[in-house]
Amino acid sequence: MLQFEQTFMDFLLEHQERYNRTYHFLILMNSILNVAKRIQHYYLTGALRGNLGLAGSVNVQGEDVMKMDEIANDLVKHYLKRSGRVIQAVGEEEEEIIPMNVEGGRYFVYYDPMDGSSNVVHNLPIGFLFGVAKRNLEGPEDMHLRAGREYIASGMFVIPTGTFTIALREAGCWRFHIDETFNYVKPTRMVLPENKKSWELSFNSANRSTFAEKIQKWIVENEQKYAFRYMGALAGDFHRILLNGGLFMYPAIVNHPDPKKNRPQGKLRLMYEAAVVAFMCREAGGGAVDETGTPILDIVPQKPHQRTALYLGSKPLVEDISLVLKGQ
Ligand code: FDP
Repeated sequence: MLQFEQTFMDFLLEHQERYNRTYHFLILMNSILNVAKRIQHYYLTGALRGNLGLAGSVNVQGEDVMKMDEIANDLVKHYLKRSGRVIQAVGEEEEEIIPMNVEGGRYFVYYDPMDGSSNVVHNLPIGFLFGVAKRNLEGPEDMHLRAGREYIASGMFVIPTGTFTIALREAGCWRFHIDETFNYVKPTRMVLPENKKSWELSFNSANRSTFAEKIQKWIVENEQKYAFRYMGALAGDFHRILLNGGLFMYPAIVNHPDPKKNRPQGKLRLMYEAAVVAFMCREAGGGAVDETGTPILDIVPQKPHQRTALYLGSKPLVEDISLVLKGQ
């Protein structure tokens, strides 16, 4: 028996029709899918072509090779521009805001083309993350610095595993899998499990002595209760949390023996990392806060590449650690 799975594009088309929405977002998503499929392709063949950035690697013709992060970034810029729907983009690899269709565009896109860089040389999972906010159609444009609660969608491709998870505002968080025709198919709604049995903790344990004392204490009190997993790529680690539940954290670094290495603002980027996963987590029934216990989605960025600490995952754990962060 042939199996016909619903594709992401069918799913989105139905969604847009059901909510009486325009097709502009479909056109944008078509471009984002074009990017993801190509990053997937280059990443799968990266070791053979020498694109993974291994020292001394050359391609079969002995030519200079492009590194994966440059390839991925060029792909995003090309396809976003081509969609005609993007006003401006903010990307991890680009210092400046990238102007696109400033007059006629409808969306702002925040993206990290290749998140989890330490995995690249190993060809292990990395993420292509994106968040989308909409032009202010009712009044004067208030530019690209949008809080996550204003996003209309956010998503992540975990490459090269072939999984794609997207959250649509007030319409849930959905996971798709790539099929043999390079379509993402078979939507599954992601809801963080209430049963604590599968919950996991995920953080860079090598950093723990550099966290605030109250966070170190919370870890000691809680770590025996859950499994511990850390992949070192936010998309991969959050992918697990979405299915299994638990808490991912990248706390502020405040007690480093070399004070120059402290990161009181946190490490992860607000607009294209933390807010992207926080938006997905909210749609899956979870939460996310920063080092002060403020919801990530409420933070209005002051600059495009702003950093933040991140505590993300199942609501009871995020609420529990928020009390600690707020000193209550
Ligand atoms: P990376 O710097 O390796 O690109 O974007 C930041 C990020 O990856 C996240 O994907 C990941 O969760 C975290 O940093 C890993 O940082 P550590 O190596 O400090 O654990």
